[in-house]
Amino acid sequence: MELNKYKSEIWVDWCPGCGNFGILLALYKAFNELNLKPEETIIVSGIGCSGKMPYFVNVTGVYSLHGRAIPFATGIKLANPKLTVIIHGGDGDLLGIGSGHFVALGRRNIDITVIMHNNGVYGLTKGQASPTLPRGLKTKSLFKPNLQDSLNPIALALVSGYTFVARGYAMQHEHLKEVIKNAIVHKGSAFIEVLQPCVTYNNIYTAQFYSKKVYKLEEEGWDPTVKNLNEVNEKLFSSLKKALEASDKIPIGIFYKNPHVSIFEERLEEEYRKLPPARQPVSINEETLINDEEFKKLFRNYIIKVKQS
Ligand SMILES: Cc1ncc(C[n+]2csc(CCOP(=O)(O)OP(=O)(O)O)c2C)c(N)n1
Ligand code: SF4
Repeated sequence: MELNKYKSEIWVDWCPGCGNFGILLALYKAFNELNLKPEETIIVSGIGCSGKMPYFVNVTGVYSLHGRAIPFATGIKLANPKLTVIIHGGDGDLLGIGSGHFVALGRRNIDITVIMHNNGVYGLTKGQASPTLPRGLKTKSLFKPNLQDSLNPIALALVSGYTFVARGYAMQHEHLKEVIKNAIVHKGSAFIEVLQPCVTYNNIYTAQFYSKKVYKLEEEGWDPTVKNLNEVNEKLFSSLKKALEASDKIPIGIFYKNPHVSIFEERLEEEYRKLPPARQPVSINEETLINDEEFKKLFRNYIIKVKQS
C-alpha cells in the first residue's frame, strides 16, 4: 500500500510484458524503503520508452532531450546538491548520442545515480540496433544482421571513473531494488545497467534467455568494495575482468564500489565557490539587488509563461 506514495496517476503505456515494469516496481520499492522526499528527489530522463519514467513516479521529474539527461541532471545537482538526482535512459540514449556525457559524469564523480534500461534496441523508434547489440545479431526488426560492434556498459563505466558500478535484471525486482538503494546512498557517480527485455522488438534477449543465464555476484562471494586507496587498481582490474568475462552466465549485482574518491560538489566548494547557485545570496553587502516580487515578475514575463488565473 505504501508503494502508492510514489505511484503517479498517469497510465503506464509500455507494452504488456515489457521489462520496464520490473524496473518501475523496483524503483517504487527502493524509494519507499529509503523514504525519499518527493520534493527533494528528481528523476531526469532522456527520450525513449525508458525516458517516460518521470511521468510514472510521483517525485519531481524532468523529461529532457534524447541523450541529454546527464547534462540536465548535472546542472540540477550542482545548483542544489541536497537533491537526490536519478537518471533513467536507454542504452541508445546514454551510449549512442549521449556517450560523451556518460564518460564525463564518471570522470566528475558527481553524486548522481544513472539507471540504464538495456534492451539492446532503440525501443521507442521501433527496434533499430543500439550500441549494446553485438555484431552479427539480427533481431526481428532488423533487415540484416547488425554491422557494428557492441559496447560493454559495465566496462565503460569502470574505465570512465564511476565509483559505483552494478548490473540488475528487470525481472528480479527485489534484487534490483537492493542494487538501486545501494546506488542512491552511495556518495558519487553510480551506474546501474539493467537487463531489460523489450518484448516487442528484441526476440533474442528475452526473459527466457536472461532467466537461464543470470547469477548473483554476491552468491559467489564477490566483494566489490575498495577498502583503502592501495586496493583501487586491483579491484578495478578484477571488476573489469569480470565485466569482460566470456561465459554463458551473466553476473548481476555490484561489481565495484569505491567510497574514497572526492565528489565533484566537494571539489567545487573547496576550490571554486563556497555556495552552489541555488544558495547564492541575491544581495551584495546587504543591499538587495532584486526583491522577490520583481524576481517573480521577471520570471513570469520573460523566462517562463505562467498561466494566470
Ligand atoms: C536528437 C534526437 N535524435 C533522435 C531522436 C529519435 N529518438 C527518440 S527515442 C530514440 C531511441 C530510443 O532508444 P533507447 O534510448 O535505447 O531507449 P528505449 O526506447 O529502448 O528505452 C531515438 C533515436 C530524438 N528524439 N532526438
Ligand atoms: S517497445 Fe520495447 S521497450 Fe518499448 S515499451 Fe514496448 S516492450 Fe518496452
